[in-house]
Amino acid sequence: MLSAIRDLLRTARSIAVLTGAGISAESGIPTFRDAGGLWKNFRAEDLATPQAFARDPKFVWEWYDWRRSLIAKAEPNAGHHALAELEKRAAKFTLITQNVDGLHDRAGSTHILKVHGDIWTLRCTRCGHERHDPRPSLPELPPRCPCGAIERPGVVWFGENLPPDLWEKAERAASAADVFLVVGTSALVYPAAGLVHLAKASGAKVVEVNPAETPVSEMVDFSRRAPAAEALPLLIS
Ligand code: BV8
Ligand code: ZN
Repeated sequence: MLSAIRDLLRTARSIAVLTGAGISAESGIPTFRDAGGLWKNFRAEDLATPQAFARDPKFVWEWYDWRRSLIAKAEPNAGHHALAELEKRAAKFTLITQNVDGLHDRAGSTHILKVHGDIWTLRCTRCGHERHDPRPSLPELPPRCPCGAIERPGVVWFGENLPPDLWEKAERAASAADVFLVVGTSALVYPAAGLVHLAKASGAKVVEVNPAETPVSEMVDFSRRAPAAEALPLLIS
């Protein structure tokens, strides 16, 4: 099985990868839906929404500030590094991530489509001005734009559309892939999870890396029931 996947990755003309929170789990960042994912007994679906932010921007910002502080202390793990290495070897490679933590960038990946945005970007709620702010604990919550209005995290919330240009590229990459890796995602959030179906329907061989079963597990060609930091380095060696 391992050698079959290695051969697939070695001979593939175009590889696309979809990652979720699970690939950052071994960097110490809690996932959304596993046991440690809850924050003060709130679920992501309750906090990552425009309604929650409109109701209490400071409270939602406390969640993001807590996550930014956690991520700032985290390091990319062997799973992130394996994908950065695979990108160097593959003829065509696209990394589509639902994660907003920036660990793929820090591991050296370059061709990344952050379809759910970036936790290090702040966007003004009034003038739309965007800026990158790497500080783990912002001095004031919510942060303020020079125009005076409050800023929001530059991420995609539930009920918000994904950035159209990135989404279009992600669909193109999934459709063109000979091999599609789906790593560390519960495959519950759409439209991102739909990329697995699109890749499969377009003729890709699909490989899932996840310690647990997911709704896409029965449709993939190969499954590695293992943590990403352990499985991915073995797949690219
Ligand atoms: C949209 C960014 C069109 C923010 C996130 C009703 C009303 C409105 C919308 C909907 C609705 N019903 C359905 C929808 C659509 C909705 C949706 O899919 N909801 C789900 C919950 C049913 N989607 C949307 O709203 C999207 N937009 O559809 O626009 C539209 C417009 C208007 C109205 C309707 C539709 C926007 C979705 C994006 C939301 N933003 N994050 C932030 O991060 O703060 S989603 C959030 O979930 C993260 O991005 C996360 O990445 C994503 C998916 O979760 P996972 O990454 O998979 O993480 P999870 O914890 O779930 O799973 C971890 C996995 O890792 C597990 O499988 C585990 O086994 C595995 N694992 C654990 N350890 C390891 C491991 N794997 C490998 N190694 C390990 N060591
Ligand atoms: Zn502004």
